[in-house]
Amino acid sequence: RKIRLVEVRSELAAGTRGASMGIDALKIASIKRQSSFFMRFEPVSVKDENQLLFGDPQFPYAKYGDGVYTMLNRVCDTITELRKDALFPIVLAGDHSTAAGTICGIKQADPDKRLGVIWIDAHADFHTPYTTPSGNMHGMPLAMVSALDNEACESNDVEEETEALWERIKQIGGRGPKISPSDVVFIGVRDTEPAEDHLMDQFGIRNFKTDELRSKGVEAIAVEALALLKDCEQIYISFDVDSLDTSISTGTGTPVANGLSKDEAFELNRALIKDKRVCCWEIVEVNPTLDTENRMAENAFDILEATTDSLIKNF
Ligand code: DIR
Ligand code: MN
Ligand code: MN
Ligand code: MN
Repeated sequence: RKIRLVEVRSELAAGTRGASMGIDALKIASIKRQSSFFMRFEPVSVKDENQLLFGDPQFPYAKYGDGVYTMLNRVCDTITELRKDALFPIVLAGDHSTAAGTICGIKQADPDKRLGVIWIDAHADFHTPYTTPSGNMHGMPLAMVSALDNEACESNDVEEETEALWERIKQIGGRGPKISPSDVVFIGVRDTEPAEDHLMDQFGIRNFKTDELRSKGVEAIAVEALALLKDCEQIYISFDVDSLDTSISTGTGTPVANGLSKDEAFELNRALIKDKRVCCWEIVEVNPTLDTENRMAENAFDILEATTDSLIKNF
């Protein structure tokens, strides 16, 4: 297996500005660490649509929705090509919405393989335009790829144009759902809204919180998480840096207390990526404009490098 770095500098779907600079902050961090990481891998860059941020957010319950749709398609196409060439994408992205494009691409390249997801995040990212509290689409990627409507807990008065946009998003990378919500495993999720809690109950989605991780140990949690996905032939891991505790997640848009320590995240990702079914790993939401001394990116870079090393060792 060969690795390709994929750079997605989009921040359209975050509520705070600056996440598109996360990739460059990771590169700056690698220089400080005197690491050859960014010399070792050939990057593929996905063109962004961040110029749209100078204009109107368009839809209140799907902000910059047309731009997000464009980004998802570009990411999907890029990942589809890489996966068809049996390459392992390590995706460095800004806001988390584009992870939906990543998943669509993985699925489009191997439509017959059941795809499981390990989502390491403070948030469940299972909102739709019907339930979103913010309209920020980085809270929606898992609902996009599950082709959810959330009609049961519909609350927002969604405009027709947003409804049509949501329908188009669900078709990216092929018709219908790319994953089943029951094939999602959460780690570190601790800031959800009622609509997301309802979904997690409905689909029996397992969430390993910080306390459980600490009492059972990271290795045990990794084994358990992978075992929950025993029927999946491929696994995608998404690492939102706000899964980390606020003591280190200084440079991310939506920090939440009681998160993972750096060591825990380090060991967790290293352990998970050893599973041969893992076909893609992604890190998102580093925002250096909110940081001092680029601390978030330095911590995130250490995790990125260690995870990649673990992947290579186990190829
Ligand atoms: C919240 C926050 N659930 C929302 N979501 C975040 O606005 O949808 N996701 N920050 O990463
Ligand atoms: Mn997220
Ligand atoms: Mn998050
Ligand atoms: Mn919240």
